Amino acid sequence: MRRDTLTAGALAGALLGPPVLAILYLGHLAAYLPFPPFDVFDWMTRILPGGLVTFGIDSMVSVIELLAPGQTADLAKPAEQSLAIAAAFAGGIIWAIVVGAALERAGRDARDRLSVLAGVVMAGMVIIISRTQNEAYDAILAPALWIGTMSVVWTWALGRVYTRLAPTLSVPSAPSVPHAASATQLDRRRFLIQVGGASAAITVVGAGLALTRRSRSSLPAPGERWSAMHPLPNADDPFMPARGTRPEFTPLEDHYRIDINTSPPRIEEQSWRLSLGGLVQSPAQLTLSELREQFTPLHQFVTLACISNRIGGSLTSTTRWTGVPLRDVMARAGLTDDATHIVMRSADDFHETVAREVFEADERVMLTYAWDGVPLLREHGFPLRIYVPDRYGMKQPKWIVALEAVDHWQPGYWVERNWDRDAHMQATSVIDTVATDMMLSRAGSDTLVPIGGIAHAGARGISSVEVRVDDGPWIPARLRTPLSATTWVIWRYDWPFQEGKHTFTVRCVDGNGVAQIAEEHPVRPSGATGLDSEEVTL
Ligand SMILES: Nc1nc2c(c(=O)[nH]1)N[C@H]1C(S)=C(S)[C@@H](COP(=O)(O)O)O[C@H]1N2
Ligand SMILES: [Mo]
Repeated sequence: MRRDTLTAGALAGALLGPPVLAILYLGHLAAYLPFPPFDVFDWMTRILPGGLVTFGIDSMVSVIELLAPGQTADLAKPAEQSLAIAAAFAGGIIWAIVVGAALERAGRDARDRLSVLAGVVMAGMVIIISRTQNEAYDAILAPALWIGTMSVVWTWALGRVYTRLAPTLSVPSAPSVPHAASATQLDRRRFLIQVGGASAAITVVGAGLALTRRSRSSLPAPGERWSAMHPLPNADDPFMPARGTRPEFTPLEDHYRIDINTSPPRIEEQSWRLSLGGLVQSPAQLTLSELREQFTPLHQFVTLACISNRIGGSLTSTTRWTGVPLRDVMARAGLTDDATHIVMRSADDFHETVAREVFEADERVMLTYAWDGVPLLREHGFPLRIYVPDRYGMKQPKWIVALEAVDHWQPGYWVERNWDRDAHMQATSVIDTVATDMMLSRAGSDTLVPIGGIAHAGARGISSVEVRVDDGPWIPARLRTPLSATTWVIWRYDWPFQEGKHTFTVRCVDGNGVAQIAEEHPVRPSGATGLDSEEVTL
């Protein structure tokens, strides 16, 4: 391929990519139409080898931790979305080069026909991929029309722009006048400025409108939430956390989010059914209101954590979950004698199994439809997710659409990708703050600096937390009454202040008397272990 045809193709792709992406993104946020860059990205993450995907996620978390320490929970999704958009932009440039090369072969006359054909081919591929990522979404026609129109218009424009930029095509029969070359060059420059200007204008307007859409929150007003109308169960504990300790109850909008979707599945309550099948006596399709009304609800305070959460990381949160025990729902369907496991299937093709002995022995294993008294947010699994005590999030599907009883264990989505098959939560303790702004002077002599944070060990509870200053002895911290037996515990230690540079380290013991593992292990495959420490100069 000649260098100038390559340049012309790349230039056309780079010019036309941003406005197309901006319009598609606007359609996504304003009209819930699919956004192909996210769908293609998600499709790739599902078909690429698990090791590679895990490496990619890990690298992304490392970069975020490097650039903005402690912000992983907030930045992981935006970073992933930016990556998907950057990949689409790069893909668009490659596509433009391919289209350009095809135009070179076909010649100027076939230009429109060929580029429209290329647009149709591209639309077909993208529609199929997008559909695999949006199966739970009923509408087919509107998304297909949208993607189809956008690809054809885009590729047709690519053809037009390319033929103006490529010297071979723009000057069909080069006149042998000495100044002609520079005249076409001038013409090309003017054209570039025009297209560039139009492209920039559309991009800015489209992206601007999209971003105003995005910030218009669909969150339930704080007043509608359970926590706004009720005191927390431990409200009468006089224990005051050290200033700077994270909130004991995570506001809905701050709950960490991790899943395999660049944009969460959109499920309509009216068409959603929970399908109960497999080894059951009476298969059924339950609606959300049947689940809400025909079973006795259970409320639990839960601390959820991602197995990819690093020591001291932010991928863990606590809220109040409401749902129905899985065993009650399975009793309705009637498990046959040979049923040993339930496979939980999600709208995003995520899946996991839960053993019959686990949920029959423990009513806390719960199909969850509300958080903090309001329906699950779309990002967090609307309309239905599971809670399985003591397990990391990877064992707990969101957006559940089907429960299938089977007679054998099956690996879940992340287990297939070599993560721990049981994913029991590791005991962990974190220093959130060394509260130098809350120094207390004791009647006697020294000043105390409150140090505080959280400790969590799944459903095993926490029996003690200890803090060490530099190489000193381990000193017990005070514990606040937790919200429930499965939530994190807030701890605090009032340290007698000493000037200088100090390292504070924390460790805990779980409710069974088992000490937190001090040896450092990375998050993969069984969750991070090691002790959190903070170095502070006072
Ligand atoms: N359907 C589905 N469920 C899922 C996931 C997913 O990708 N798809 N991710 C799991 C993981 S790895 C975690 S840590 C939790 C996170 O739940 P949250 O986003 O509500 O905090 O969801 C789990 N459930
Ligand atoms: Mo996770």
